[in-house]
Amino acid sequence: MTDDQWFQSAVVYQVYPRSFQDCDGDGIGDVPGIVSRLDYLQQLGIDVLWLSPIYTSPQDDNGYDISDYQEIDPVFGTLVDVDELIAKAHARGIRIVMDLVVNHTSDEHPWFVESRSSKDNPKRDWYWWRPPRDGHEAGQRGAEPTNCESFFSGPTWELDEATGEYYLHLFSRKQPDLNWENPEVREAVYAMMRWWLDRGIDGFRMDVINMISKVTDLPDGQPIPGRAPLGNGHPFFLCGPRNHEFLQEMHREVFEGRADKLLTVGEMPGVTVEEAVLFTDPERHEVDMVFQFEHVQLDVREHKWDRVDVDLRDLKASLAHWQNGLAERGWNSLYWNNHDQPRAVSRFGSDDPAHRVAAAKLLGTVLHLHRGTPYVYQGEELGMTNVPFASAADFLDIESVNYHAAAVAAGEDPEVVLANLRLGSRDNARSPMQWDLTDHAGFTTGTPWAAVNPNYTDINAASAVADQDSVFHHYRRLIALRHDEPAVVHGTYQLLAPSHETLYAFTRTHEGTELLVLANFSGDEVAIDDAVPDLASWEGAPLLLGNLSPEVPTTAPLRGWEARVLKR
Ligand code: ISL
Repeated sequence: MTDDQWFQSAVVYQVYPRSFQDCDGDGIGDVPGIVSRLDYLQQLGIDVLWLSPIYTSPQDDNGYDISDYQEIDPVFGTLVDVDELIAKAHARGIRIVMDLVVNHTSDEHPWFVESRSSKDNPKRDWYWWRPPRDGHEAGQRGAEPTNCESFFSGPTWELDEATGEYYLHLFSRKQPDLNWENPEVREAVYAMMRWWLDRGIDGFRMDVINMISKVTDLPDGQPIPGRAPLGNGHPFFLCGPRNHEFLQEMHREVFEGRADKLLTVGEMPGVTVEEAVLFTDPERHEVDMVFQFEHVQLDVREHKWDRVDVDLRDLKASLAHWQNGLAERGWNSLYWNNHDQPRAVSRFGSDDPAHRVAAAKLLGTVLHLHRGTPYVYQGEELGMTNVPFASAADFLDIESVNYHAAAVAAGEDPEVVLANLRLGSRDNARSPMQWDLTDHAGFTTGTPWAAVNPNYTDINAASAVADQDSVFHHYRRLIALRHDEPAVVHGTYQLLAPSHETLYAFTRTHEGTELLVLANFSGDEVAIDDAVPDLASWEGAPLLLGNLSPEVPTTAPLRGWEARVLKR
């Protein structure tokens, strides 16, 4: 891709509003809280702020279940607060991207309330309604129209007693799937999107946007080992037959004429590189980039809750596959963290206090030196870690709560289930932002909705901002480097030493500039001579960025968790 688009040199910061900053003392973060932290974000240097959903919602899935797309939930504030946020962010040169959750609504959305009211309601067809399976009576065991398993445990179908039919929900039963086959649904969504853009926002992060097109006869899935008769419906609802068509239509109806100024990123679980090339090819007018999941599933086996350690060789192979796959056409998004993923420093690095700071900086360095648009999730710039959950009762997320109930009911060992939750729960990412040393880490003056990680006494923004050697300042330098160094933005990527077990090494080359990135993913020293074919030729090349002091010769072996970026 040769086009110079603004988002190619931009860095996005994700705010999970519920856990970012509370201003009114109710223990839940809010929009005025975000406004109050704009100076901090400006100091970090980010270009774009993506907000997880703040719309009116019963909060069954923390706002990913929306009952009014054009109102703000009172726990987060008002539309006036949002207008103020947009204006004040823009005044600082920061763009605002909103979450767009239109694969499903809340079951309390007026559209669904109408749809469920009777079989002949005009909005009946706005959702996926099906009679019980042939030969079964509604409510009977096995009467669900198909065997598919939802992302949040159990079947994808819920019986509506009043009409005797089932509705489809890929996520919780309070998140019925919209039927995108119906053109009225699409037009209603597009109108809502235009309304937000007219209000001044700068784009959308599109939730599970590769699930909007389904194989319309919704077949049974292959039974899942260990959880049969539940079956795997992914082939019928990931990147379905009309996915590209719908996104192109959305582009025409919503973005045409203003696309150049906006950022669109489609969240796409299960998307392949081949599909992503199509989704992000600028000439196809679909989305600017996608969130793919390959690298955050390398430590997951059959089941999200069955985890193994990540093998660095797999991680390198996966990232290189995406770097090369989207090199000519398309564009990558780059992330380690978001509100659904355990904390990266605990997962891919080390949260041992002896290594945490170096490991967090190393992960940032590796990610930000790739080609694509980096995303920083709140607290990542501080090296925030997973949470030390004491018991199953500490988990709040619907995915975790449902998994725990289903696994224990199926007779699994509660200690194993608890261990799985500690590693994999989304609650790890959702503990409140650690601002300072005051009560509740400065997140709220009330009672926080989720417990603050007790390590806030060591890990907090106030200490990090005051310390030039902190993870925060390292991220600030990485962001500045992307703004200043074209090779970081445009350079071609080449992986070195793919089979090395602890060293991640690659080059980026652009118009006569070459960058060498070296990162030691272990606590032990690693020699680099074997990995870098012409290492001697890098002798004396300046260190653009490193994560350990004191500085040593640039071609010396890497110390534990050391990362270096050389330039020539
Ligand atoms: O989090 C996951 C695995 O633990 C994923 O299955 C996740 O649910 C999937 O990536 C979709 O995520 C998005 O849509 C969900 C919402 O719960 C997530 O927070 C959101 O990021 C439903 O809207």
